[in-house]
Amino acid sequence: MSYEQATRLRSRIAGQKLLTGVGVRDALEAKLVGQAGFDFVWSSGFAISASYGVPDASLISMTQVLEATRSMAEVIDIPIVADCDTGFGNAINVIYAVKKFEDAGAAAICMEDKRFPKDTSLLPGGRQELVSVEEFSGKVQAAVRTRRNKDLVIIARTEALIAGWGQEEALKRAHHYEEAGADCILIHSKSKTPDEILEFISRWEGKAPLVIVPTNYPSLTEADVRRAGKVKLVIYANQILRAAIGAQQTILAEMKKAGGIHTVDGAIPPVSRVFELQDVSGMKKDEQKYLR
Ligand code: SPV
Ligand code: MG
Repeated sequence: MSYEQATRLRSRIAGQKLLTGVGVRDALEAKLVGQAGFDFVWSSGFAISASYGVPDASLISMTQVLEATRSMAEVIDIPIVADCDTGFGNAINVIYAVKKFEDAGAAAICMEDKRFPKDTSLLPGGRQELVSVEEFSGKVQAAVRTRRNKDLVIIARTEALIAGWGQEEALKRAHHYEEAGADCILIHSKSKTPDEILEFISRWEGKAPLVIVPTNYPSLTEADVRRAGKVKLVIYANQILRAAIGAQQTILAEMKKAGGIHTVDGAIPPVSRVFELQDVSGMKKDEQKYLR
């Protein structure tokens, strides 16, 4: 197993550029993200859960998320930040998950300080229960000490703002997780304006770079993030999932209304585009070389 993507991601995090990544549910979407020029893929628990038509509430198993992540790693050449939710249980589950996700080709592993089973972060009125700082620090340490490649990036995510526990608690937790060995801190917010996240950023005095997910405060641009500093990764977690839902609903409605596919055919990518994404030309070259 090659761990080169972890090394690549780590060195890019140490560089000057703000890295942007996009949340995906499968390998096809991961390819599109790479082709569009983004820096990394976020293997999104929310999107993968949605692909099964179920809530993002620890319902799908670690193996389902792992296999989705592995299938992405097999076909893309940008790093994957694997959303490992709570680590799928306690610190013992974390040890198992880190080995599995690292071997599947993840360049980074992100874990959040919610209680397993979790509820999704942006759900109004969602059940946002956090584990103790001590318990989560143990999980971070377990992840750090389990990685085989020291370059595997461990991202500790605090949900203190999501749970409504305030800035002091979020900052305290972030400092503890950095002390436990986390390489980056993901600070999540469901506030509809960027003020909450900007306050956290300005008050953060740790060395670990920050990671943000601006779904609920989309007015925050990359230029704003660069100005604020300290943030190295921005995750656009579910925009292409939502775009796909919208596009598919529109086409479905039109096919139903038109009584056929004659009105939609020119409006959608041709089948040849799917061949491209499947790398059929690579297969054809192999056929020429090896089929006798
Ligand atoms: C995900 O995409 O799975 C995330 C981001 O963790 S959020 O859904 O906002 O929690
Ligand atoms: Mg998630």
